[in-house]
Amino acid sequence: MPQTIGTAMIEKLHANDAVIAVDPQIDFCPGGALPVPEGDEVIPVLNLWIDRAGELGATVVISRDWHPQDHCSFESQGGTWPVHCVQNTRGAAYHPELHVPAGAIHVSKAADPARESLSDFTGSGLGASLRRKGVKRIWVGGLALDYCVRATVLEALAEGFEVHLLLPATRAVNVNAGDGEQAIEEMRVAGAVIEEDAS
Ligand code: VGL
Ligand code: ZN
Repeated sequence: MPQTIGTAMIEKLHANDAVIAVDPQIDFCPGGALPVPEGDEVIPVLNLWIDRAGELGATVVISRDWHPQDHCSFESQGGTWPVHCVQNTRGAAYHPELHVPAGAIHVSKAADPARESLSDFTGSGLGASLRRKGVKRIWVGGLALDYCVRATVLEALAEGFEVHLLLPATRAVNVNAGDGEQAIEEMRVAGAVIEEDAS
């Protein structure tokens, strides 16, 4: 019997697709202000997809949580999170090993002190930008699975995109045990394709 060689998932990436790296920032990685367990492990997987997108001329989107010092989501302001991703601080920077292509679309979120904003699509014009480029299908990874990735995937689906979640390229905060699993199920039910193998 000839050996069957599986087609790598990344070979499905098409020139008309977009790869979206949600908030791959220092503060969401171990040692950061709001560390996601194993958060840094998403970076090499995201790089694989970003590099492949570069080869194909596909769209790359990179977003960042971009808070003012007095953002409403901070405990100091009555919110639930430690101070994190404050504009122009080191913790708000992209992970130093992330590949950031020259042509990437950058989305900065939650800069309004009075409003929380988790989805890359809310008020950013990202949906319109992607449609203008002819993008219909997106491949999403990043941090955190149970917050900004979840919100981004659900809004992308609501906007009519075909959405693939790259599981090896995301990690959950899991403030409550099972949050990550619950988020995955929610995204699956909403129509996202959950990709267990992202290489
Ligand atoms: C995020 C919590 C607070 C995220 C942002 O990027 O998932 N999570 N702010
Ligand atoms: Zn935040």
